[in-house]
Amino acid sequence: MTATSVRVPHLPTVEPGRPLDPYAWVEEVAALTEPDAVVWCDGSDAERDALIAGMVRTGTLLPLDPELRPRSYLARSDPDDVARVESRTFICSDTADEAGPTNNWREPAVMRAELAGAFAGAMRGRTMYVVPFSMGPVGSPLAQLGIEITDSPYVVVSMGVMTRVGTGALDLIVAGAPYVPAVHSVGAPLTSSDEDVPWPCNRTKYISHFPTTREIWSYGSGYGGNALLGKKCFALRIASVIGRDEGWLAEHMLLERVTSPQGRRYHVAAAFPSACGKTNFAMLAPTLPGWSVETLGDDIAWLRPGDDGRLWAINPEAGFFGVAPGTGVETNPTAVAMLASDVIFTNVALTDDGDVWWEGLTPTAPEHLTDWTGQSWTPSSGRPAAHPNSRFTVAAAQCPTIADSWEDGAGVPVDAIVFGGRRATNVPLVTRAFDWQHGVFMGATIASEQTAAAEGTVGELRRDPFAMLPFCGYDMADHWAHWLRVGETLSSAGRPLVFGVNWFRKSASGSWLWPGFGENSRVLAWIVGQVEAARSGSDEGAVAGPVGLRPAPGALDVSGLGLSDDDLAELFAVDRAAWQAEADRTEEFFAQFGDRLPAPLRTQLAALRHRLTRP
Ligand code: GTP
Ligand code: SPV
Ligand code: MN
Repeated sequence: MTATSVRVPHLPTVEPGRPLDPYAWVEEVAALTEPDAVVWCDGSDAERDALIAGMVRTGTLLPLDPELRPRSYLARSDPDDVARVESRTFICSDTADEAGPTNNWREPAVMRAELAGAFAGAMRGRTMYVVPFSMGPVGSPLAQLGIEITDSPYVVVSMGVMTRVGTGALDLIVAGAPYVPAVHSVGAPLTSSDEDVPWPCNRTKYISHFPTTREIWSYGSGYGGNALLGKKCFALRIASVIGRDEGWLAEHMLLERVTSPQGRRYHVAAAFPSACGKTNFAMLAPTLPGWSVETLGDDIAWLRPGDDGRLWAINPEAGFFGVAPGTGVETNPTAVAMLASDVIFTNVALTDDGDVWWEGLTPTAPEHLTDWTGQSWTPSSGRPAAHPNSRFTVAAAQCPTIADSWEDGAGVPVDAIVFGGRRATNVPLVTRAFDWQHGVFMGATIASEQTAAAEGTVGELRRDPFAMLPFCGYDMADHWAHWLRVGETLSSAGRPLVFGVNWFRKSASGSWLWPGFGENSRVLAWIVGQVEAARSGSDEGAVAGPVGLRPAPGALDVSGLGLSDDDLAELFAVDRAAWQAEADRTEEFFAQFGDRLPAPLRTQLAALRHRLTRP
């Protein structure tokens, strides 16, 4: 063979802003990845059923007992493919500056060459599925289109639950609407002599994003946000860039409707880091009489300023990919009811009668289980039966508290934005920001104890601004500047109030100070009370403290909780020395952004320090 005849693999060329012919693009990806067959998916029930039947045959899915859990399945992943891999998540913007100091930047040309090598022949022996989808109701002015190419039937079926897959989206794409091209391979080609495994994947992983051409290339993992490319890759990393350019926001937020006993409706969007309570807060069963909460979304919200000066939000997803452990009848009865049938579970434990179990589903574990790795398990085994990041995949329509208007393409007007994290110390149960700029400062300074949702050491405190650290597709400081700008486009009456919450504060003896879950309705009631007060131009029900406004004595309903006065004081305590140290850490954290840090945030930090010195 002469040197000139060696074909150097390359990724298809995509030009920013130029329509990308879907048929030509799919052909190019097939030429690169060399699958045995190419299948265009229509999102039909028949297609899903056939894919599921195939996965049952190959052992990827284990059917659960149809009496106990109809039309539901268990998938066990490779034990090395159980969570998002942030160290292998890349933002390949044109310059390193555009990606910012908190992202892994790779030069686009270099990454394209590396990916071309990985993807060359990656689908040999497998079927390549072409999955056209819409994030948001098909045709909604707030929706965005995509095509995911994947060699994983598990991904196809999961995308069918999590997004709107099918001909509706494809028709718009073929008619010339812009779409995000997204390619996924498990990175495990088969030769004719290979036996496939239930969960193919590759030790080498790439979760790569090209913001300028809006492309996603994901290789080597079949799990969650690594592989269901409509979710974190598109709806957050790429969409945050589209939103920056078009004047809207793509955020890691749940979305819910709260109705007061007086029948008044409010909409709340809340950003908490991964595995810090979004699904639970979105499906909250209020313990306060007369209140109700309806679910609109549990993980991602797209928010856009409307002509009326308000901020309008949709949930771009169509399903929930929720954390199983800790989801129980006591803590989240809504989610438990939602999981009665038609669910794909991943990495939970299997009961001897063919149902599922995980830590926290019931107060005591069954006598015997098969754990998430397929090993025999008893309560004395000394290890969790379900993986801490085990998950359920279920259609949003199955949620008993789903709002009837959840598919309304116009979205809902947001009254309050809530930021939270998992903090054993320092951070009060609830705080209201003094104004929008202070609210942006609150979002920018979220810190939270690391969870199992990503690789890393669980429990370590890390900064997670806007709960977007792993999900912002451009410089984080530019993201804050964008938030400040969006605030300015809203009217003073339409601008949501901003709050900070912390359900996770602990006593000296290490127990939760706040009961959480349904009792969080008490905090919601105070929040919407503040929305009402602000509308009539007052701060009634709140008193100013060094870190923000807190509930005035008696304004937060804690009746019947049996909280001691000491515990209540501890829930709201602001230790000035600890907060000065927190401010020092914020200053260090801000420093890495250099002069991209918006001046108002520097001012907010100085103002916080000043308030902390006052009696
Ligand atoms: P992602 O899907 O990773 O984005 O997570 P999420 O933010 O939706 O978190 P989720 O609601 O699934 O909660 C994660 C864990 O936190 C579960 O084990 C819950 O039981 C626990 N949790 C949620 N809300 C509360 C609360 O109010 N108090 C306490 N103590 N734990 C909570
Ligand atoms: C998260 O980690 O925030 C999740 C799960 O919601 S994943 O889809 O894997 O990102
Ligand atoms: Mn999430």
